[in-house]
Amino acid sequence: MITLLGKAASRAGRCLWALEEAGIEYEHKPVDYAKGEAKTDSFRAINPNAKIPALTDGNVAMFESLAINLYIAQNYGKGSLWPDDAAGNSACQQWTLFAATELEPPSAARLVEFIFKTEENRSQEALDAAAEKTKAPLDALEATLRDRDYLTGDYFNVADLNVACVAEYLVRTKFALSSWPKVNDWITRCLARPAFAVMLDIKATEMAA
Ligand SMILES: N[C@@H](CCC(=O)N[C@@H](CS)C(=O)NCC(=O)O)C(=O)O
Repeated sequence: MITLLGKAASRAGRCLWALEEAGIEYEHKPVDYAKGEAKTDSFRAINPNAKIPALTDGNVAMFESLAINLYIAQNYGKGSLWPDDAAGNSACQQWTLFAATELEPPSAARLVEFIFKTEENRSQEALDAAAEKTKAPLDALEATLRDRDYLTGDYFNVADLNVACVAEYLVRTKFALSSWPKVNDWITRCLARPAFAVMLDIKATEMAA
């Protein structure tokens, strides 16, 4: 059985979303990096980079949240999260790398200002720099979504999930998406999915404990 390691209030939340979308049984261990639980020898045996999330599944042990989501999609979401055709598959890989390299750096920089700093300590310069770097990837998404509801066509798959879980940082930090109406509609559709709501419930339960 799949075991996902990492508390939901971290990038592990992305993988919980993917597992819930896949609708499979899994075990969740809410490893907390803030308590040093990702620096143990047993955790490093799974992720030598000592960060959450990580995943095990039989003889598979892997890390990197977006790669984990590709694994879940390819192995447990064929025909839904993972398209059946080569064009769809390559698009999922492309959008995943886009999420990691183009959208995540400025979006995460913004999130850090919002969740780890008080309003008085927030750097407007850092927020502005992040906003500027977010524009080009948002333009690319807007152009793609001009003639379709989802990134690879007419249905939600791991391409959407992997980009949406990063774009969600923009929503969380109240980034104005009014100049990108198609992106705004798409992210609203993605975040309205029942599997996303389940992940939020898991996160809320963990945070209340
Ligand atoms: N690129 C990695 C980033 C993983 C990452 O930075 N995880 C954070 C929690 S969201 C962490 O474990 N931080 C602990 C640390 O930096 O020591 C991924 O997407 O999985």
